[in-house]
Formats: sequence, structure tokens, C-alpha cells
Amino acid sequence: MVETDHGPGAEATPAPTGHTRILDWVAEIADVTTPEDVVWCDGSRTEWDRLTARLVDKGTFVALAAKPNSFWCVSDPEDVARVEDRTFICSHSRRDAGPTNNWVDPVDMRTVMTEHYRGAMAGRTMYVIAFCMGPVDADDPKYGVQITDSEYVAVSMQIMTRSGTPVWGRIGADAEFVACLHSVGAPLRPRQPDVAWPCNHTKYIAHFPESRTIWSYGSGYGGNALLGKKCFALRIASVLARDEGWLAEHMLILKLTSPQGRNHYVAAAFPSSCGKTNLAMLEPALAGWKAETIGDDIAWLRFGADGRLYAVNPEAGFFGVAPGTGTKTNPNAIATLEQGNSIFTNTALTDDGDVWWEGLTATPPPHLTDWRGNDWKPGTAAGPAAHPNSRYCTPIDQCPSVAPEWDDPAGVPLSALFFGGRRATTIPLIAESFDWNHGVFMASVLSSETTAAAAGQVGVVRRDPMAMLPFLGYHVGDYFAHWLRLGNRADPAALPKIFQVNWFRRDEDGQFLWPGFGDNVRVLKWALERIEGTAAADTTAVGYVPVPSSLDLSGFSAAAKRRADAALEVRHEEWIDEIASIEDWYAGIGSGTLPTQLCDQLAALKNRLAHT
Ligand code: GTP
Ligand code: SPV
Ligand code: MN
Repeated sequence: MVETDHGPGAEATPAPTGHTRILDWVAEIADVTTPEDVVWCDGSRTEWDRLTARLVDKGTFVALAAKPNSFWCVSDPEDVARVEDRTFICSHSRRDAGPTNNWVDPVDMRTVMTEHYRGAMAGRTMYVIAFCMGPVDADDPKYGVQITDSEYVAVSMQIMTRSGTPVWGRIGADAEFVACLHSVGAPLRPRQPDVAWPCNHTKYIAHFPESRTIWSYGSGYGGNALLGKKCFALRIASVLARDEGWLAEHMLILKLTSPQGRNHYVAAAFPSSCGKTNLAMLEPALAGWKAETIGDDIAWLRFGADGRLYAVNPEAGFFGVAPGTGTKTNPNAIATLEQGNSIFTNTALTDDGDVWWEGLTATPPPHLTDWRGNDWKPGTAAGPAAHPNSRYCTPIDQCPSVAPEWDDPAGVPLSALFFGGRRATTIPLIAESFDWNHGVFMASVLSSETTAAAAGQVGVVRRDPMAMLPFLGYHVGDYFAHWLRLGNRADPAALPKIFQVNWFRRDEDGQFLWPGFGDNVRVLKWALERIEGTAAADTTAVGYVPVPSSLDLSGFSAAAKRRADAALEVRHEEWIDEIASIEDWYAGIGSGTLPTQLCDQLAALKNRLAHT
């Protein structure tokens, strides 16, 4: 045990590790950031109670009367989403960050950020959190240590990751770990009162892929600050995966059981705020089908000895979009939250100590406190009561639909991969790829309208390859080559089939053509029947698409069936525009790096469009 006590704080705790590199790093960061004290987190309930009480005292948290052990808070109105324009991949060579990432030389970035970090934790407590992404019993567990000066982050990391004493034990004296440094960048002078949501107008979310290091500064929100999530489990992990022969993906993981009792595991990549959590907690609209949740945001995919692709959820909680979540759309999320032990950020607060957001109930309560902390009354307010990117943070193991194997270190073998986006036109409800390379092509040109999950304009169509555009730690062309290589050296019969889906196609009035949510099981059913060889398909220019009678629309009205048919249409005139946009996207990647197989796929698609 090593005593690490910087300054006069009453809370300083002894280090629970003899890991020299961790001790040296923590001491070095404490010297630069000058916190009042250093607390080594044990991840216990006692710690949770102490930190949540502190957050209530500070005015950050409001304890909810209506839900056990649950808290509401609002962020600074400038700190509400991931900041993609302030996110950097600081690889040694600019080339390795590729055309889709912001790049700064790692030495320059460390120099600039060190000046921001200097004294940044003054007046605050520095927490040191050990965590493991994925089950601690994995063959090759991936550890992280996050330093943070935010109690909000410390309690959120308790929900989102496996953390604390058991992980310190596993890390031992010499395990590899990803060093995650986080500061909200809001030092306090002596006796300066704190604000409810400290943060800094200047923000940096920097990744150093070669040294497996993350430096985050200025934001306290979501993926900017909970560094196990997008920063580690996607940006750094994608680089680990490239080097070690696996894939780190922005995917939900779902277990489906047919009425005949057949099990399939599937994973699906949709961009932020495009339906992963909802599909992961699906309540099937078809009788006899069962859906169970394994993960809702991130999947780590590795080939097993049997040649199949296995998926593990590296997280332990959900950081889910609140608006649109209700008993009709996502009853499992609502039931998860009813159990308590949750944090709500930027939702509205009811007068009786509960949370509310648009879509929770059909009509809002007569009075609310909105996400800016102001009075809010239906009909009179200028904006929504909850921020569109307001989130709940809740443990996965209290979800009623969780599958027992969610925590299995071996993962689950995948039958299918789905790639989907939010597209008002063009992209059919579902299309099956012709083979692995065609599926990788489909995923490489995935596109979606931007959402409130990231700061910036909403509703603009952009290419979002594999739903990973904001989360890739290296060159997108190399990433495509990695996908192709892994599939091409595998047994084709053991590979998951690749499908493209679009729940968000609209009619001329802007209404969704497909009802979505629980009805999405109808689409999944067709995909599984394709895998089992029983469903019929039309061969179109863009892939295999259900013949109308092969999609189970039982219970749909005639009008709903017509709308489903429209959602399935492959309209060549729309695809001509799409091709132009795909060509632009590929041109930006650079012919030296874009795999020739993908250029061949694009040429073949153009050829099919011209001849069918
Ligand atoms: P991130 O956590 O940002 O990665 O988002 P996500 O991909 O998990 O998206 P989520 O499931 O939280 O859904 C985002 C929004 O899309 C919510 O407002 C949902 O209500 C809405 N949504 C989800 N599934 C469907 C669907 O099948 N159809 C329609 N129309 N909307 C959906
Ligand atoms: C996303 O934006 O994809 C999220 C939310 O899941 S965040 O954790 O902020 O990245
Ligand atoms: Mn996400």
C-alpha cells in the first residue's frame, strides 16, 4: 500500500495498488493539476452514497422522490453532447489518422494540453478509477484507469463499467492499461463557490493511439467524459483491434429466439441516436418471438476457434437517449429505470420528484422544471422540456430483457450483422448483401442524417461508415481493408450475413413509412429466415430485398402494408443521386488507401443499376 496524499483534503485515501506505472502517472498528473486531494475509488455502494450525497449538497444532483437511489441533473447548456470538432486522433503520423479525423501532432497536443491541465484541479478532488471493459474473466481483459476531477463522472463510471476493488485486484502490479485523463477544466480559487456543472468553454478530446492514452479536457458530458465508452472502447480499441486481429464496433448485440425455439445472436451498427438502444431492448410485435438484450452501444468482435465471429459487450450500463423512450416504444427501458440506481441528465423534472421527457407520456404534466432549470408549461414554452440528447444512465443487469450471457467472457456467436442509418429516402427497409465483400461495401457507404448526439447541425445526410465515423482511431481506408481481410480469411459459411436496414424512410408528408420499434422484429425475422434458407427475395441492384409476401406483416392494415411496400422499394432514380454522393465520399478517402475490392463493388453496383 502506498500513501498518495497531495494536499490537505480530508478524503485522501491510500492507493489500492502497487502498480508502479499507475502510481507514478497519478503522482505526475497530481503535480500538474494540483488537486486538493486524491481519492482512489473502490467502486463500492458506500462510495456511491458518499459521492451522490456530495453532488446533492453541491446542487448538481436532485435526489428523485419517485425512483429509488436515482438522481436528476442538468448540465451547462453548452456541454450537452459529444464535440466532434474538438475530438483529435494524435497519431505520430498525420496519415494514420486518415481523412475523417482531426489530427494534431502528439507532442504539440501534449504541450498545449499540459498548459490547460496546469492547476486545473485546484480546489477539487482527483478520483482514480480502475475499470475493465468487458468481463474481468476474459482471456485478454482490457483495463483502463481514469483520473477525473468530476464526481458525476466517478459515479457514472460505476454504472457504465466494471470498476473498483475487483479490478484493482486484477490489474495487480503490472497489467497493461489505457491511461485516461479527464478534467472539467474548472479550478476553484480558495473559497470560490462551485457551480452545479463545472466545465470549460475550451474543450479537447484527444487520443494518443500509439501510447494507448486519452486526454480529455473541458467537458463533463457523456462520451466526452466517460472515457471507457467512445474514447477507449471504440477509438483506442479500434487501434488495438487492428493490431490484434479483431473489431471494435458501434453495435448493439441482441439474442432472438423464434417460436420454434431456435436462437440467433445478431449485432447492429446504427449511428448515434438512430435506434441501437431501442432495438437492443426490442419487445417483439410478433407472437412467440423473444428478444433479449446483450449490449446497446458497443460490441467487440473476435473470431472463435470454430471460425465464427463472437461478440462481447464491453460496457456494464446503458447511457441511453431519453426522448422518445416510453412504455409503447421501449417498455424494457422504462422498467429498467423504475428499479432506480440511475442518473438522468438534461431531462425535465416533475413537481413530485420524477423525470419527464418528450415521448415518455402522450401529454406532459402541467408543470415541469426543464433541462435549463427553468419553469416549463405545455403550450407556452419555446422549446422541449428535455434536451434532445438528454440521457439516462442505468445498470444493464436490472434490465428485464437482459440475456444471461450478457456477461459471458466468451461472447456470443453472431448469425447476422445489420448496418442502418436514418435516411428519409433511397435506402430500402432491408437489403441483404450478396456476400461479405458486398456487405463491407454497404457498410463502408452507410449514411445517416446527423442527430443531437453530437454538437452541430441536425438532419444533414453524411456518410458514416459502419456507424463509426466519429469513433475511428485510425485511417478509414485501413479500417475497410481490415474488415475485408478478416472476412476473406474466414470460412465463408461461418461468417455472419450482412444486411442493410433503414427504419426511417418517409412519405411525401414526412411521415415514417415503417412503424419501427417492436415491429422491427418482422424485418429481423426475414433476415433469420434468409440465414436458414427459407425466405424468398428479389435480386435487386442493391442486394436481396424481400418479395412482398415474404415479410411477415400479419396484423397490418391494407394501408400499413402499402406503406411497408413503399419502404422496400429500390428506386433507380434515387440511387443515381446516391452513387454521386458515394463517389465523392470514396474520392475523399484517396485511391492509394481505399481497397480495390470496394472500388470494384462500386463499379459493379453502377453496372447493375444500369442493366436492371
Ligand atoms: P446513441 O445512444 O446515441 O448511440 O443512440 P441509439 O443508436 O442507441 O438510438 P436510440 O435507440 O436511443 O434511439 C434514438 C432515437 O430514435 C429515439 O428518439 C428513438 O425513439 C428513435 N427510434 C429508435 N428506434 C426507432 C424506430 O424503429 N423507428 C423510429 N421512427 N424511431 C426510432
Ligand atoms: C453516442 O453518441 O453514440 C452515444 C452517446 O452513445 S455518447 O456516450 O455521448 O457518445
Ligand atoms: Mn452510441
